[in-house]
Amino acid sequence: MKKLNFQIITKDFDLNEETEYLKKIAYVAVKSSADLLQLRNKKISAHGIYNAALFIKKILRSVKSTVRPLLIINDRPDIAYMTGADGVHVGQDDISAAYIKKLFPLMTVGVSAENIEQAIKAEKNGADYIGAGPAYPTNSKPDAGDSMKREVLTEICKAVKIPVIAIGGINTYNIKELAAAGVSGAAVISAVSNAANPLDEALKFRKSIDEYCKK
Ligand code: TZP
Ligand code: MG
Repeated sequence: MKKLNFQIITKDFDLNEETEYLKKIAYVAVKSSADLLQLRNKKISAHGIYNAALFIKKILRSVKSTVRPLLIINDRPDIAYMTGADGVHVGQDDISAAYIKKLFPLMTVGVSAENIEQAIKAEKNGADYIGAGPAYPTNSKPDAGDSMKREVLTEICKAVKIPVIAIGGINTYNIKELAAAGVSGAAVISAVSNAANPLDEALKFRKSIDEYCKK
C-alpha cells in the first residue's frame, strides 16, 4: 500500500483571490514527494470545495513528476466522489469510515482521533490512517483543544496497526520527538503554507520523516 506519512493540508483560503496559493501548494506537494494533499477549508461553501478540488486535481496532473500525492477532501465523501478525488479525511462528527468504505471501497479514508478508543474504532471501521492530535498548540484549528498527552499518543501508536499521523503545531524540529513516540508521520498546515519558502520546508519535512519515522 502507498505510504501516507507526509501529509500537506491546505490552510483556509479565498477561492477567488488565492488560486495562486492553490497552484503553489499543489506544486509543492508534488515536488516534495508528499504522500497526500488534503483539501481543507472551513471558510468556503460546498460549491467552493468542489471547484477547488477540480482545480487542484488539474494542477497535480500538470506538474512533471513520476510520483503524485493522493488528493484527500476534508469532511466530505460526497465531494470526494463527485470530483474523483482519492479519498476523504473525517472527524468524529462526520460520516463514519465504515459507511464511506461501504459506499466507496477504493477511497483512502483518514479519521481524526483524540484518544485510544476512537483510534481503535476507526481502525475497526476500515480507516487507512489515524490523524492524532493536536500534538502541540496550533493556531490553525481554533477548536482543537489542549495538546494530546504524549503517553496517549504513544498508546494510540501501540494500539493500532494502521499509520498514526500526528497533527497540530508540527515543525521540522519537533517531528523527531513525535517519531520517538511511535508516529508514522505528520500532517501539517502552517509549517508549509506559511513558510517563506514552502517547497524548501516541505522538502525538509520529507527528509526528516523518512529519517526519523520508521514505522
Ligand atoms: N486537527 C488537529 S490540529 C489541526 C487540525 C486540522 C491543525 C493543524 O495545523 P498546523 O498549522 O499544522 O498546526
Ligand atoms: Mg471534519
